[in-house]
Amino acid sequence: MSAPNKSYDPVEVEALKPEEIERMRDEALAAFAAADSLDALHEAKVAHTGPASPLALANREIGALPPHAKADAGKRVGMARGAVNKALAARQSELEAERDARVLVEEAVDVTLPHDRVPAGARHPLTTFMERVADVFVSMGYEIAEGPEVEAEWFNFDALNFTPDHPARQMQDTFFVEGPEGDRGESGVVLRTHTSPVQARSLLDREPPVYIVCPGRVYRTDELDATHTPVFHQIELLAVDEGLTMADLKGTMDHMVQSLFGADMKTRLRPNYFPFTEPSAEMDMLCYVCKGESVGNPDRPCRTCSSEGWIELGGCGMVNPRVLVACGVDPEKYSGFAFGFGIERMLMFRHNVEDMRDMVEGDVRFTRPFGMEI
Ligand code: FA5
Repeated sequence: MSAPNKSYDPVEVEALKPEEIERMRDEALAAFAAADSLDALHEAKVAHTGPASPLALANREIGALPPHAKADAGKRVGMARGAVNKALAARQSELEAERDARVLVEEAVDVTLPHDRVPAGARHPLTTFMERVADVFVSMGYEIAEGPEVEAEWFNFDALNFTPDHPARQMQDTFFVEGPEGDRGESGVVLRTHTSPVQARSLLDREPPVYIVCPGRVYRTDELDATHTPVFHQIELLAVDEGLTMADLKGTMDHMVQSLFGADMKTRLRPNYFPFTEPSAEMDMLCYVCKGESVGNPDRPCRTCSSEGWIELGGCGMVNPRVLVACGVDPEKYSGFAFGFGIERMLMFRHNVEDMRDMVEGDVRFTRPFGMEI
């Protein structure tokens, strides 16, 4: 930039002479018009509007002019730069429109051409079935909740009232990622053995009333055989509100089995024990194939329920007040029910799958008959 000068006239500064500014403007306009691609236009833009362009340098000279000369020079340079920017924007739109039109032609796909058959993929029946079950509860107003598969031992066991010496905590039942003696102090880290830790997480996250359903993968050190797999899926249900009773639990489960297996289905409860529910129960549903008619009837045996009339669904009960207290919920005001069951087992009896290994081996001969739901 020239040094400040109190006396000279802008027309004496070479870069600010009117004809010089016109030349710079015309060169810029010609360069934009000559640019035949967006890349070429970008180069012309840098050369004619960038910080080192002739017009930008001329603009800087204005700062050195005496005050009375600044307005006139500023107006000339400003008008030239305005014209240049306008021409640049117009050429940019032209070139973009040309490019879009070209891409549409070049990348056109003729969907009528004959093609080779390509095997189409579909989601695994376990996934689609699990979503269908979750949807039953979502349609009743339940919210889907999730929790981590690598879980703190505290959430998987302690918060759910498992005593420190409970057999489920043993290495032979649970995959430990980090033992209790690890860096985190008293709580270890496990692959969650059930979806019930999401009960505790949800209660700590939300204020009652809480209505959540949690579908997810769980892990146990079970051997892979016809009825067990070390990695399987569960669906957990938790409702905590004022005045909930076992009748609400039973009504909810009846609704679920009727939605999935037919309007004449029902459930029954058998006493059981879980540390995190009190009272606890095992829930069975009426066998949807024989509807109980195979019981004591050797002429009509039923493969689905082994002629027992009932099929075991999973565990359930009223949320133990100790769990409510551990999660900061007042058991004097609120009560809740919970329910958890295995998706693989349910898919087995719903579709007469005899061996659970078929579900995990990834053979399309198993999945194909379930259709192509995605
Ligand atoms: C539980 O896991 C409890 N969390 C259920 C519960 C939730 C009770 C809420 C009360 C309130 P259990 O260990 O029984 O319970 O497992 C539940 C279901 O998981 C079983 O009924 C069975 O269907 C399934 N299951 C268990 N082990 C396996 C396995 N190795 N492979 C496939 N499914 C399994």
